[in-house]
Amino acid sequence: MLVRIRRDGDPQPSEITPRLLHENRRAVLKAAAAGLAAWSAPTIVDAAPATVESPVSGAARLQARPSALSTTEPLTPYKHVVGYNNFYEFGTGKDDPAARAGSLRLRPWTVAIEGEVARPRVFDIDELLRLAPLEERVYRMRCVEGWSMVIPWIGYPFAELMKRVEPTGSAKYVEFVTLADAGQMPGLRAPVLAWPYVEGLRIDEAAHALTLLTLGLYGEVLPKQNGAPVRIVVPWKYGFKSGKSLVRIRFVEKQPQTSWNLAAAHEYGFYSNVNPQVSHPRWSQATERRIGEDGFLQRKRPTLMFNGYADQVASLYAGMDLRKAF
Ligand SMILES: Nc1nc2c(c(=O)[nH]1)N[C@H]1C(S)=C(S)[C@@H](COP(=O)(O)O)O[C@H]1N2
Ligand SMILES: [Mo]
Repeated sequence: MLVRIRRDGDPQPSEITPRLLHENRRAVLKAAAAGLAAWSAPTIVDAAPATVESPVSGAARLQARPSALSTTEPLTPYKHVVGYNNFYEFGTGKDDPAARAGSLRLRPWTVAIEGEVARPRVFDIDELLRLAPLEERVYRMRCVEGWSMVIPWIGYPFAELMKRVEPTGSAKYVEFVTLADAGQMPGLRAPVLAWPYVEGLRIDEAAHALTLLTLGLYGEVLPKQNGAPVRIVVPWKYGFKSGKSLVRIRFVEKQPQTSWNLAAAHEYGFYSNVNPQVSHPRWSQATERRIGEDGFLQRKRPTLMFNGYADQVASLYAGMDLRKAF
């Protein structure tokens, strides 16, 4: 079995979750910073004694193998990852999703794969959890509002799902559609966006090894405010490209209309690659504030081209004018 899901709170001595691994890593980093120990990447084996506390939330945990595609930057503390969110279906305040997403019902949950595929299919969420080996991917995430986080996601490449549905030659783009149920999502009453929340990628972006079909974070299933039970994560693009709580994924021939582009086309382009040289009309994209690094002496960080993933993704945009295709 590649995936183990436990619904009770007690860790077994044999269970070493990625979250515990992080606790350990943070301790190592702290010690290193204090000059007490040299940095060495902890392995699963030496990660955690059996007595370490289980995750604070008591949510079902996921086992995932570490990925070489993870950044080694310090993680944004869990409390910020689950407490400072954009999920407009639950309100536009940063603490609205944590306060209000409790009404989201996670079972039954299906994700329909439609359009230009040889094998259209409706996946049950519990099938999706077992479709491919789960990996932990620690990604830098950059919101267009000027803040960033480092989040240990759990999932597998979206390409794994693509293999199973076999996109046809006409599939040039992928449209990601979020649940829109006013009974569960109080934010739908406000006409801030055209619901459902729709985002899209070009098919080669969707198939890229960094594009993660995401089912968890910090060693546990996705919290509701982060897009439970399944979302997409595209780390070289602004956060709004990473749609939450997906119910439908369509392979299409034409570039999809996306909610943010429909709301303000001059502010939110289809590509929305992180790019410090192209400013949003209201926010400079040259620098960012890393959530959790608050305080008087906090230095603004320079924002990196493609959010620091240029080595992996720049070739996707060869020959394109990224000022026009912003
Ligand atoms: N369905 C849906 N997905 C969404 C959003 C949203 O409002 N609705 N907000 C986006 C934005 S702007 C950001 S920055 C990220 C935030 O993800 P996080 O809360 O897990 O950090 O989710 C994105 N996905
Ligand atoms: Mo965002």
